[in-house]
Amino acid sequence: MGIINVTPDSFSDGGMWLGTSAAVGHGLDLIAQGAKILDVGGESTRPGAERVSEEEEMTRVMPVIEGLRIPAAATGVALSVDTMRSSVARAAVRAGASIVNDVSGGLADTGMLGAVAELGVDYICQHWRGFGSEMNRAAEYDDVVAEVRAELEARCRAAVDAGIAPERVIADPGLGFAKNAEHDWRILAHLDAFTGLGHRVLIGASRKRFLGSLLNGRPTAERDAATAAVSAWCCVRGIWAVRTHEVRSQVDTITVIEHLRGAS
Ligand code: PMM
Repeated sequence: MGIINVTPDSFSDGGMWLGTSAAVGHGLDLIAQGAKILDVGGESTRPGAERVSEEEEMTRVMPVIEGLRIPAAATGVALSVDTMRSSVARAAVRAGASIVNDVSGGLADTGMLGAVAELGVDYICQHWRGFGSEMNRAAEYDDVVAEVRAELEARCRAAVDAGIAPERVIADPGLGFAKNAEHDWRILAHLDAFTGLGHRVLIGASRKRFLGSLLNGRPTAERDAATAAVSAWCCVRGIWAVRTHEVRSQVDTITVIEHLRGAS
């Protein structure tokens, strides 16, 4: 899953794809590099981020989804919308998105789960404990793997109870969301706890802080090799998809691991 952040303030690529034509062009580039899904988002979720208005989010996201609909369909690439708002999810699905990626797991908008059930599309249900402005304070756990698993399981169950088909729910432990570096590493070391939930699992590790801290403060744009190592690990551990900023070397990494798996 290649990331298109149509935002001025995302932690790694904020401001790079803010204009519609730059964002659509980036999407075409990610398709050429082998992305199977494009995830379009108009609101930064980084720690400390302020919320954007619904109108601003629509203005950022919709022209990009509309611009990518035909080239994505022609290449068999799915479009995903990264939003916590049911209104944006509805508009994006009407314009061609087939996945709703909700980092709040239905907690930010009480209308979200019902809307996705009605739309009949895939739903990425992420573990979440609060908005960007409060999430660092919520990073308190006795046993991070057990607690994140239990909270995520409850949100996946809420999605199914709201009418989303279980096979349409994709679980995501939400690396960096109300989690410090040590929490992220523990989750990655115990991915079986999440694949054991019985849903497809997606991991978003791309260029995140925990990689920078391991590599002595390496700047965000220079964390793609580290991200590829996590992608390889995820592939070995049965993760369905990885969400990444850079796509070419991630696809190479996954291709090699899948080949090795077939060869053994
Ligand atoms: N991470 C970010 C944004 N959206 N969605 C899912 N499902 N999982 C993630 O880990 C995730 C996400 C933050 O990264 P970005 O600002 O670089 O997009």
